[in-house]
Amino acid sequence: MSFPKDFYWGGAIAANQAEGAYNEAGRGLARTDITTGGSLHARRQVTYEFADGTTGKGDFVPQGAHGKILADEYYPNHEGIDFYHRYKEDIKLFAEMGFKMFRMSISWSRIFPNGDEQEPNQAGLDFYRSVFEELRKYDIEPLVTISHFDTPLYLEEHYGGWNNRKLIDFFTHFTETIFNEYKGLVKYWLTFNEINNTIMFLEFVQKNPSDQAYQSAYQQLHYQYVASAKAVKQAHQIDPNYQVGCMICGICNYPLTCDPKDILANRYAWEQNIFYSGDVQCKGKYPTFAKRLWAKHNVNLDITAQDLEDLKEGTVDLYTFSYYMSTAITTHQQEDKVGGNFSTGARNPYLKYSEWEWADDPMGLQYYLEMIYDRYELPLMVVENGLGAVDKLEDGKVHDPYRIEYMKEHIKAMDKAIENGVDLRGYTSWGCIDLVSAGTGQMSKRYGFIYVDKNDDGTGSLERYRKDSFYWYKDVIASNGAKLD
Ligand code: P53
Repeated sequence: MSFPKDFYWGGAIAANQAEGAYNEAGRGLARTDITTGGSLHARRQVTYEFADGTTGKGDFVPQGAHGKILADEYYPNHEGIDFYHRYKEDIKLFAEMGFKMFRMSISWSRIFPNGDEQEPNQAGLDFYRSVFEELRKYDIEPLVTISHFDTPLYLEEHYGGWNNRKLIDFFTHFTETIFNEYKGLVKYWLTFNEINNTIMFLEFVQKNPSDQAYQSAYQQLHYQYVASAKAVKQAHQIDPNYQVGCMICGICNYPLTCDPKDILANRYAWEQNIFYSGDVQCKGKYPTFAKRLWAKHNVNLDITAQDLEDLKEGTVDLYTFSYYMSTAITTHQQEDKVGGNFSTGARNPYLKYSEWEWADDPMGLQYYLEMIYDRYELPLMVVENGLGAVDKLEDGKVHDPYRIEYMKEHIKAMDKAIENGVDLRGYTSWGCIDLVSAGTGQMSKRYGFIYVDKNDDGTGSLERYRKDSFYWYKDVIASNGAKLD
């Protein structure tokens, strides 16, 4: 196999999906804390209250209401998998598998409960310090996502979230705080998880979005790009050893037919969904096709000369991405659509689909790696990949050959890409320990090598169990990717 000697094998989680302890040690709320559980076809809902005390739930918090935790609702992220209290036990299990890297995120509202404070919450800082120290004990390199789907709710409700330019300053105050605090403990940082989702999933989240919705999506992205660039610059000033990456949701797009209309639509999908965010963060400027994307929806952005300067000065050191599936693009009337949670497009007849309708396509990973490396010539890391599947715990064991099969093929795809010249540095598979699904809020959509005894309704002992894939991955790491069978 072609994996370099110091390849970072590991796994990944996010604070909001794993930690739980949502209201402990001074933590403020995030949107995930007012979000209920869902399923493949039932969307997660947010709960809210109007000034007159009427409560409700829906896809969005309506105008005039604010997010509210309701007594008769269940919120899966409140407890997560209790990583907050069990991280020592969990990290020990990661070490047993031989992890070289562990990707996690910092909950912004643990450090700044509302997001606009000057002084950080010491208890929050202490928690992550203990986690990093625990990882270092086992020589596991932390890879830290700074913002993973958990902007403080207060910032969303009082400032309009990322629609407001002020968020840039709140974010850079947050990053400055953690870059100083964890100097020497952390080396690798990622600014925004799947930053491109805001535009890529706009049409999934809102049916037929208005021009106003596009305007807001592109404006939010712009402020995030600037915030990210400023953070990169700041990181390098604070510690020249810091390496900062972008994080893109890497869905590989294919044209469904060879109709030139489909070929063009496919290229435009790559541009809007994947390249737009990558280009700004890696090249430090908007791509030439940005004008076309904006014009299509009459978008007029607030972009200052200083912003453009910041973007130029804050290009990332590495390109990281998640990879789960590919999608097929067509302009033709399409009966056979994929109807999963956050999986869209036409059904690709050459691929198998998961229980959640995500296309299993290892070659798409090779395609993505080779294409992106050629475009940016930056070191790459696959920081999420895996199969969400229903597992059965029997006599303390979980037999998950489907997961092993999925990952084996994706590892082979990475191997091929490296052989073909791609500078790939690491692989942190998603949900290395079962956790709450971001898309559906389910526990039953499991990704882990470690089974967590918890059910969709919140019942369960929270006990951890090693799945068959646990022992398999241990061998993969020990053999540096050579022993896959
Ligand atoms: P879940 C949609 C499509 C691809 C990746 O997703 C996505 C999403 C959002 O649901 O998110 C990433 O849990 C994300 C993780 C998330 C993981 O993929 O819906 O970075 O937080 O858990 C898997 O199965």
